[in-house]
Amino acid sequence: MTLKLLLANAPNPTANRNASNYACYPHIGIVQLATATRDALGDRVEIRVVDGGISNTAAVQRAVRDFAPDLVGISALTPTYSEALDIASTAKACGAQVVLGDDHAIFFPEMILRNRPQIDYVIANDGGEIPFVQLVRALTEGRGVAEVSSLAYRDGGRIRRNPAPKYALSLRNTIPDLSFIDDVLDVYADNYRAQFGHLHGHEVRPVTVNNARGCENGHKRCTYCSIADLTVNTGDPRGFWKTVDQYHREHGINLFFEVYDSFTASPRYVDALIDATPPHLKRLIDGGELQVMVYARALGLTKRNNVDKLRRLGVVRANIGLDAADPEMLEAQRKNKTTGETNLEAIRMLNKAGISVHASYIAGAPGERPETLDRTISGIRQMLGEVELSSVEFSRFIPLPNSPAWDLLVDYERPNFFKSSGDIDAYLAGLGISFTTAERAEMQDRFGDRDLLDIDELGAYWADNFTHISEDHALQRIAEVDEMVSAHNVRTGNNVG
Ligand code: B12
Ligand code: SF4
Repeated sequence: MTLKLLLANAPNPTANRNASNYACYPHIGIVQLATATRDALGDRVEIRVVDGGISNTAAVQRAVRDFAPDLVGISALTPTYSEALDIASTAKACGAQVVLGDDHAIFFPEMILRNRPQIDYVIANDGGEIPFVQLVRALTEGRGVAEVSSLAYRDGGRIRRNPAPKYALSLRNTIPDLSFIDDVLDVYADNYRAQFGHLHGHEVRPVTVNNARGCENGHKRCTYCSIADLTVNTGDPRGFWKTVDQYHREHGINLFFEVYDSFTASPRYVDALIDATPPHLKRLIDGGELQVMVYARALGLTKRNNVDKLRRLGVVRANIGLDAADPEMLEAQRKNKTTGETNLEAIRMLNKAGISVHASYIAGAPGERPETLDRTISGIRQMLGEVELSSVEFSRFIPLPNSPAWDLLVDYERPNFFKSSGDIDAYLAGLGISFTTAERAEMQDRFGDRDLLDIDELGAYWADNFTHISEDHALQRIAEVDEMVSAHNVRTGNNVG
């Protein structure tokens, strides 16, 4: 029997679509899952890949009805989970089984299965390809799922969860086959060019690639960082170049967004990438025909000659979370020794190397006051006057699961990133914030033990209770900054992640 499989990326609810970079690159995770499944099971599976990011939930639901799949795999983040549930309901109504993956699914596997009858399975591992292939194989062979890695599933009246080992990218990291999404590569390219085409001297065709994960600040992590796993996990450097070569030759891709959480996390990997650069690709990089874009930490960029190394690797754009220009807020964001001066120095160095910078800032870190926000806005003004930025994204703070902020809000009794409740109390007291037992109970009631979270409600509650500014004040200041940034001919955008 051939199993019909549809893999979908759930989109943002429409109101949140103003994030810059949104819909400019394919969701490469589901393309990787499709490729690994086809490689393992050949013609025993027929596969479709649909990215709601470039359409909407209704379009994904239509694709589900048209294809009538046996299994639907959906990628869900906290802000996109409501849409993932709607897609899952449609899939269920069409008789398909449904499996959920990606960050939000990783954080709440049991709760999702308890609350959502339209979901049959959750894969709770940020290395999804091995577990996913095991699941599809078990379903095609009509076997049970008790051996499927990282799987949460119902078994009679109980919910079971299989062990979730960490998978090293150096042992296996399938190159996602872009032919699964050949028909829409132009859509991403058009979206990218509309926002950022002016930064490149030629027609750009962008794609995301991922050969390394993790961050050097992972042991501490920034207050808002909700990434599932931040331990450094690097792939074979030759795999990176093989992907670049293949995508360039077969699909004309010339801009590679390596979504490594922080490119400066492993100096050894950066050096190995430089050493492994094939001469014919080096020539294309030097001629400006192949370009790379990365995330990096400002502090990391100021060290080890990293900016020069990025340049040699073809990096032309860097995304940096500058977060604030006020020392108290940088501390509150747990930026780990990063100061306003470090941020400015990193950008100067990037400018000098001809690398353009996408800078993101956040209004409403724990303890934010009108004065601290003023200082951050002055810092942005100074940046705009002194250095070149390709885009500035100023967003309100949203506490997301699996972040230190989530400890402050929900996981107070059993924190993951603070040592104890006492540690949280001391941290908040230092910011002039305290809660009564009744207030803590109300917070639990509102946000604890919930798989479906309202992002706007989270944002408003956070501003009212964990900062000394109102949400309206934050939004008004963000709008002012957007105007100031646009007046400098620099792109803006407001993210929630
Ligand atoms: C690149 C990136 C983007 C890019 C590209 C997005 C895209 N469509 O590809 C941009 C900048 C546009 C973006 C946008 C958004 N992002 Co983003 N993004 C990332 C980043 C840095 C890397 C993701 C990536 O491509 N990884 C590489 C691929 C290969 O891995 P992967 O996607 O994780 O997939 C693997 C597994 O997760 C799993 N898996 C994934 N999907 C599925 C599905 C099934 C069925 C199964 C079984 C397994 C599975 O298997 C895959 C292979 O191993 C992550 C941080 C991180 N390290 O995860 C944040 C991150 C995922 N983003 C985040 C957020 C919030 C968003 C937005 C909602 C922000 C916004 N308000 O607009 C949007 C939503 C976009 C969307 N749904 O398409 C959060 C999610 C947090 C959470 N609690 O859910 C993260 C973790 C960053 C953070 N803030 O901490 N993002
Ligand atoms: S937000 Fe970025 S710099 Fe901070 S811990 Fe997460 S990946 Fe690292």
